[in-house]
Amino acid sequence: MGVTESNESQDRVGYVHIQDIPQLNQEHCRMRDPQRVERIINEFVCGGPERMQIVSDFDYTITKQRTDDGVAVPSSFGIFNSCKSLPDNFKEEIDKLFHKYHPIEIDPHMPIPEKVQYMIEWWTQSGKLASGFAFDLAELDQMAGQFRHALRDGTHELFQALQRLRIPVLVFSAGLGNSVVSLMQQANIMHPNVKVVSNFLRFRDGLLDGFQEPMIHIFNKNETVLEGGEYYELVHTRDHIIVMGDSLGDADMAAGVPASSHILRIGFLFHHVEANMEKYMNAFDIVLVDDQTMSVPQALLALIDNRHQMRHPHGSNGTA
Ligand code: MG7
Ligand code: MG
Repeated sequence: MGVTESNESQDRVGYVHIQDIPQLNQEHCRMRDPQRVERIINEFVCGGPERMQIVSDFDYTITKQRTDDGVAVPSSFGIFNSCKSLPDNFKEEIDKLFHKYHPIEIDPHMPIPEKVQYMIEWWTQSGKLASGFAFDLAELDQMAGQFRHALRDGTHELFQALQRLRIPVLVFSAGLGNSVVSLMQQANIMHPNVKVVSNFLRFRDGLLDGFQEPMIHIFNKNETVLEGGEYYELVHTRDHIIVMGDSLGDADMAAGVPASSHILRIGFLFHHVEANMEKYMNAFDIVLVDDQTMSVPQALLALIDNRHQMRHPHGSNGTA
């Protein structure tokens, strides 16, 4: 593999250069290895929509980390916790857990294996608190609906394009699945190509009984929990993957896919920017600092879409 050869391939008609993608040249868009990003983008563009899939986190990845009007967006758990009909001591107890464990979650210094133990404790205790009382899911819908406008700018357009191009989207959330699905439905982005894998409330004899298994916490949400499920097959035949997340653990959401896959990881960094920068740069291919839009994934999809249109101008699937 000589220099000449790689130059030739880069001079090919239609080769995409990073410099020509404005969204990737913004000040707040950082890349550890722009050449690698360029290579993967070209693989994506050549492979077309039929080889693509998206794996995305939900909380503060599909929803905003910061809104224009300054209103805080609750997490999917937060939406549930703010339901008025929950028992008196519930909110108090759940807040105690939050104040104990959230600082650990975002601690830029604690090693991940140590954090994992704490996160399992948190999710387990949270499930125990959400047990033994009646709960009407209509209340959750009502709460979730209030935040249907708190999605990143461009989310509708992105999900519409993904739907049109038949690109499967896996929303992988360590939060509460009921809130995720409800919010996405009310925001009209819960298209048939979207699948949510998360923690869903379990009911027994009409009473709440914690979460359904398996527990999905921020550090085990990857292919291993999908094994045997209906989504597994799909994930394994689509080898061009865009991963999106706001937490370091999100970068590994595609762990377990075949080694030959091409994975582009996009990380939305907001908290402790300075302290986290190095870790995010190592974990994600593209790090977006305080970016409250879907501009970058939209731009990548547009490139894939344009090339696809050029090849199949009449919307043919290539079999004609
Ligand atoms: N998170 C995790 N747990 C809870 C909880 O019981 N209550 C609240 N309010 N938040 C929780 O998308 C997953 C995010 O949900 C938060 C068990 C964590 O901060 C995690 O990042
Ligand atoms: Mg998140």
